Amino acid sequence: MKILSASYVLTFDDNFGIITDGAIVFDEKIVEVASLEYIKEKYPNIEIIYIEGNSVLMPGLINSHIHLEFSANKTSLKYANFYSWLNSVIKNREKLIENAKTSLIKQELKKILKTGTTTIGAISSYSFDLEAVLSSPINKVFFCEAIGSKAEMIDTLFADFKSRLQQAQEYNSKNFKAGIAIHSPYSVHPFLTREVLNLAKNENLPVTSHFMESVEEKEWLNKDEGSFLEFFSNFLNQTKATSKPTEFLNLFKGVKNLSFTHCVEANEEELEKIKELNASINHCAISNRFLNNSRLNLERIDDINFSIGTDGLSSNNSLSMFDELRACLNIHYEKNIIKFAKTLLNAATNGGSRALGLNKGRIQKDFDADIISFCLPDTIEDLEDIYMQIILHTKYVDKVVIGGEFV
Ligand code: MCF
Ligand code: FE
Repeated sequence: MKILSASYVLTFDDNFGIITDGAIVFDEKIVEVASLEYIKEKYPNIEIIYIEGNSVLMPGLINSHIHLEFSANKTSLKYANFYSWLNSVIKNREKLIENAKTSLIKQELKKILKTGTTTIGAISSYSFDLEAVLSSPINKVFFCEAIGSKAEMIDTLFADFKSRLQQAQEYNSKNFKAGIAIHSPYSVHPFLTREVLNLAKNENLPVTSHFMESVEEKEWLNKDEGSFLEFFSNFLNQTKATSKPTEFLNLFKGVKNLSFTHCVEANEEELEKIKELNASINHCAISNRFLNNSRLNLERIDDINFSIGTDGLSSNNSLSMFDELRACLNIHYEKNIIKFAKTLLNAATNGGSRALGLNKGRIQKDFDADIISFCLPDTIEDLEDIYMQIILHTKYVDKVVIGGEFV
């Protein structure tokens, strides 16, 4: 067992307990959290690692939605409008994927750890990121992506998907869990979605899908109109969407650990359905701003669990969760920013854990020991302010513990 002690221990338990001069006892799991004084007396034979100076211990951050295979993008893709972005992806995809070498993805994963993320939900289109992801100590749900809307291609696509999933499943371990990503309602044929989701239901795999990211998507799915019509008729000889949004959502009935990414254009009925499915929403604020100039209305989802994702470098300039959280503070005009900062950090810990179906995101007995530590530049007068001050001032963390080990 190990013990870490800091000026502030943020538990993210049901009461958002904060222990000043606190300590965490842990092995693979959290064993006990209490005041340093109490822990010292109870565990006299275990060395305590003290972190000096306005130090904070809290659960590692969970980036619930990321595309590592797009990590080579810096300036190639077109922002501001989803249709332009999509066309620029089609044009540059091959070059970008080719340039996202294992070594580059490994580098990005190091930065991700250094910026306080201990768990990722990684969407993998081709499994080209598998080697890099496996070599990192970070926890990962590795979502193998199904994509393809042409009926005549379903058998081939399903066979390819199954082989990628099987390969990923061979690596299931304490820090690796294979899951399933349906790309979106517009890009995956419902028959393919159904087959793939049958696997998820039978094997109890976590599932995620992009949903209602853009007005273009919404127009196409509901009315077979808009710029997607041009796109689909040019590239795929298709003039009608293959499923309506609610039909698409209905396919997910029976999936246990389910999340939908974006949902900025989802209407009341669709949000109600998402709630009924007991699904979470992965919120990627920077990506929404860059690609669509849109913002998820958080008031409309206050009874749905939400988590925070950076999306990939295909729609963000950073994979740091602290950068994303700072952007969230600026993008959302919540009245009480101090309270909102707490909500955001909760989404980045508890919210992500629930979205991915994990036992993480809290410094609480029996939860996985994924812990980060860092120092604030000065003391905190009012403890309620700590969440906002953390978001504002933290760029890198000092210590990272994953599954009880320092990494
Ligand atoms: O989340 C963003 C924007 N929405 C959709 N897809 C992606 C995003 N970043 C990368 N992608 C990938 C997706 O996984 O783009 C590929 C898919 O494989 C091409 S289809 C837009
Ligand atoms: Fe995405």
